[in-house]
Amino acid sequence: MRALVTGGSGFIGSHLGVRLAAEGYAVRVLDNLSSGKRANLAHIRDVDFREADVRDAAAVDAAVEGCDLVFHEAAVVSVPYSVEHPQETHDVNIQGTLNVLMAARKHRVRRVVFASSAAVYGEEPTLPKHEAMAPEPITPYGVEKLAGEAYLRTWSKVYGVETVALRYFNVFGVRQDPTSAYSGVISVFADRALSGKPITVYGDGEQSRDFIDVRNVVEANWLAATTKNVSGRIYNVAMGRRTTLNDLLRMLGRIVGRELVPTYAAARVGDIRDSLADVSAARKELGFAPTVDVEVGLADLVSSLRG
Ligand code: UD2
Repeated sequence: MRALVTGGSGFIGSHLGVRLAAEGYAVRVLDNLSSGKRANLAHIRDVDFREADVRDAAAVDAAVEGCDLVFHEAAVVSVPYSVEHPQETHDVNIQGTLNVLMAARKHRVRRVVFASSAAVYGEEPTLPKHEAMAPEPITPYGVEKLAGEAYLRTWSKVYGVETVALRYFNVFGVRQDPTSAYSGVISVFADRALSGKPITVYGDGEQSRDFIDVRNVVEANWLAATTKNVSGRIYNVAMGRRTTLNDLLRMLGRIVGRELVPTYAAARVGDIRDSLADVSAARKELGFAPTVDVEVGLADLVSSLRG
């Protein structure tokens, strides 16, 4: 059995690759190393690495050939970048997904699992977010993930390719890059808490997110790939619990053993106030029961950063 992970040298993709290898799959990775790192591949046993871009249909076709499962994690993952470069992110995030699906149909892949995002919900303030709500993306990135979901559903209905889309909320964990301007807040705060560099909170810190450790996200992917009778479905992947940034700093402070006093700055333009998922569909239909809670995930992240 062989599985392809596009974006497999990235943060989430590399964790997924490790799990698939442990489940007995031969793991192939397609990644252009634009944000992923070669070092992340070292964690995946006997990985077959193809350095290529998802916009390259021929390279995607060759990578998909011979695979039973495809996990499509490759994307430009920055929302602000998509606002600045909508044509480029369209090409990667929509055309790239179409390339993966066309190859999956041609090579009779058993199932395609797609990394979608809470960004498809957009500004709609109702909480918690559940999958039956009308998506109202407000950024190119959100539009692109929604288009990917629609393509997946269509491939399952029209061509009989089994597909599942997972709407990730705020994923954090080991190997998430803290250095980019677009890094997830937990990777930034953990890095700064340990190095003693100043921490900036944009806004009053009472905004909240549904943070989820990457190991739970890997489990959701595994269930999405292996559960029967869920083709064409879309699921939120989160804890169903929200944590404010101020709470996060208190938790981190306990873990590193000193109080963390941030600087408060103006809220980011376009920042949403609160985010929370209803995860009952994934629980009911996939049997998704996350085992790593936020505080444990944070403690593990800190100890891995300490080395
Ligand atoms: C998340 C996703 C994004 C998209 C979006 C949809 C991540 C990394 N990003 O963006 O891809 O799906 O949700 O809504 O999961 N913050 C600070 N200080 C810092 C960095 C961030 O206060 O140094 C704040 C930031 O202003 C925001 C919160 O922390 O209020 C979370 O920021 P983020 O960039 O981790 O994630 P988010 O929710 O904006």
